[in-house]
Amino acid sequence: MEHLKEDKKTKLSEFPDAFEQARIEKGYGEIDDQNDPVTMLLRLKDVRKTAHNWKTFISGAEPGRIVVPSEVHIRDIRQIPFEVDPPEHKSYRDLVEPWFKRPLEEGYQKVLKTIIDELIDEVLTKDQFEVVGDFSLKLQSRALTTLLNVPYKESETWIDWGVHVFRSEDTDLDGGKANILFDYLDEKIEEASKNPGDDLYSLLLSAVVDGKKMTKEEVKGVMILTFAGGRDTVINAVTNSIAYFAEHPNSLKRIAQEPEITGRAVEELVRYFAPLTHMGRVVTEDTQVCEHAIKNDSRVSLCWASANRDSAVFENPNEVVLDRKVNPHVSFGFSTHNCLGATHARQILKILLTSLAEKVSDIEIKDAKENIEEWGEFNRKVGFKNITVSFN
Ligand code: EMZ
Repeated sequence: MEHLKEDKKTKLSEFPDAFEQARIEKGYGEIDDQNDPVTMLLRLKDVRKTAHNWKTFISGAEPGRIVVPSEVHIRDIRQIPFEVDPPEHKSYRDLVEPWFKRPLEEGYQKVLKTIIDELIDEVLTKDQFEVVGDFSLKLQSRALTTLLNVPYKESETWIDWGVHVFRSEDTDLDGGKANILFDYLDEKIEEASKNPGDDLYSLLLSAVVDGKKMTKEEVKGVMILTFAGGRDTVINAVTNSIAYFAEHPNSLKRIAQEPEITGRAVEELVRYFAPLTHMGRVVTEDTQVCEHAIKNDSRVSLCWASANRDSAVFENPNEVVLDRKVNPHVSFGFSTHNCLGATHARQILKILLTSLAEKVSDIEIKDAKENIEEWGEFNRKVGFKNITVSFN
């Protein structure tokens, strides 16, 4: 990898801010997505205000339409609570919230620690390994068995699906691939309804929301979100963190010496990487953002990645300040629809940092291919297609 050694100027763990100019000059950007244009909101203040205004900027549009790229052509099942607006949203959210807060329990964290330690020990025996497929995807899938409370062995199936359940190598929207997940969920929902256990499927199948028993379709909607929403995002966060520590070995040493900063380090890495670039909303009336007219029934997106680099809010936004004190980032969204899986994701990252600091003294990058998303005029690095490293 000669070019890596020569080109010290741009580090692989650097994630440039693709939106700076547009954010400063206009505050928004316009992109096309499958002939259904999207106005991207780029400033933190506007992103928060818009996320908060669920009446004018709804999530409960046609299923798949608030996702960018839109998934309307590959699914018609509504993801819950993600694609439901208040007041119904609250009833669903209240139902699932305690379950998704379980990562705060000590026993849960112990299980995660074992999963992560075993994985690190596994790759430590290899000369080198590819992080995305051989580390992050495995970690995400194995940890998901804890979140769902299902047998560990299920993770083998999920690992075989690859990084994204709706996207593949050649296409951003792969209907065939989505159907693998949908069929799998139908089967698991049937199994749990015949033979209830103490897993998430069973909890949902027995749940009553607003006086009505949840339907299998609704259960599937929650499960799709659980599988799809926390997959490539967690994989990016884990992979990018490893790239960062490869190029900043002192930061890993610092975490070993000052474990009390681990929580802040996680927030800062998540701010800097913004594993999910943006999320959309559909507008319910003619309105305006940044003096820009937005028509009823058109789409906007809340660009978390841009908002996180807004110099009106963050000092030195393009630097990773490991123990950044004030960090109102929006990587987990904001307001009503803030990330349901955030507690789980944060624990994964905290334990990952702790275990890396305990077990790994040196990470060397051997080869890497960046994953650049193309949004009209904006090219945004979100992670790596692959990155081969060695742990010592
Ligand atoms: C949706 C989304 C949720 C979408 C928080 O993000 O994640 C995307 O990866 C999925 O494709 O369907 O779940």
